[in-house]
Amino acid sequence: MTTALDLLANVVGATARGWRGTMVSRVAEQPAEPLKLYDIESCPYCRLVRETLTELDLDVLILPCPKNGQRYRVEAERIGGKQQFPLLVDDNTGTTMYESADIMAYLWRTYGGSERSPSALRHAIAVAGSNLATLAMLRPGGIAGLRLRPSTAPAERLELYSFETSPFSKPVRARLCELELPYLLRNTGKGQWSDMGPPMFRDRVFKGHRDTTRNRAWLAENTGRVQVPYLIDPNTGVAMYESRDILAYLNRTYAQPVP
Ligand SMILES: N[C@@H](CCC(=O)N[C@@H](CS)C(=O)NCC(=O)O)C(=O)O
Repeated sequence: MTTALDLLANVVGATARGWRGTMVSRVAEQPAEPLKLYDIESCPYCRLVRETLTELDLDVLILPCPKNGQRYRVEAERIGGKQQFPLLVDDNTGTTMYESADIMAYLWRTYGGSERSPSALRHAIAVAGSNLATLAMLRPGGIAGLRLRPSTAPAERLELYSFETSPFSKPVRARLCELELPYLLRNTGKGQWSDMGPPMFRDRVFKGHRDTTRNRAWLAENTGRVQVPYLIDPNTGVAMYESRDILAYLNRTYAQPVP
C-alpha cells in the first residue's frame, strides 16, 4: 500500500537529489529499438541513470534485477560478463555499458546531442545524494525495491507511465522490481511549470493548460487525465491509475506465496 509515510519518504529522497528526474530538459528522438536497462529500483547508481532518462524524455525497457533475482540477473551476466547494475543495452548502436557515469554521458551524447561528462567529484556528490534517496526507501521489512518476491512471469512486458521523482510511482516501480516484472517505462517528465503539482492542484491553478511532453499528451488524449503512475498490462487487458490499486493488482495477479 502507498502510505503517507511512503510518500513523505519519497519526497525526502527526491529532495536529496534536488528533484533531478522531474523535468524534461532536452527532448530526445526516441530510438527505433527501446533502450534496455538492467536495473534495481533502490540502487543509487541506477537512479542516476533513470533521472537522465526522464530528463531526455526517453522510454526504456526496465529489466528488474532484485537481489536473488532469477530472471534478468543471469541474462545481464551473460551479456555483460558480471552482475553489476545499472547495465545499459542499446541495440540501436550495438552498445553494452556498465558504470552509471559512463551511461549518463553516453545517453547525453547519443540522444541529447551534447557532451556532458560530470567530473569525478560531481558524480561522487550525485552518488551521495542518491544514497540518501535509497535510505529514504528503508521500511520495516527492509529497503523497498531491493529483494526478490517470488512471482509468476508474465508472457508480455507491462507498461508504466511514470517519471523518476514521482512519489506515488516509486512504490509501484519498487514492487515491479521485487516481482521481477519487466516493463516499458514511458517517461512522463514535465515540460513546463504548468505541468507541476498533483493533478487536482495543477488543474485548478493552471486553468486550460495543455500537457506538453509526448507521454503526457498521450495520457491526456487517451485517458482524459494526466496522472502517474498509470499501468497497462497487455496480459490481462487492464489499464489503471492509482498507486494503491496498482500495487494491489500486481500482488493479486503476479505475487506468489513465499516458500
Ligand atoms: N560504479 C558503478 C557501481 C554500480 C554498483 O555498485 N551497483 C550495485 C547495486 S547499487 C551492484 O551492481 N551490486 C551487485 C548486485 O546487486 O548484485 C556505477 O556507477 O554504475
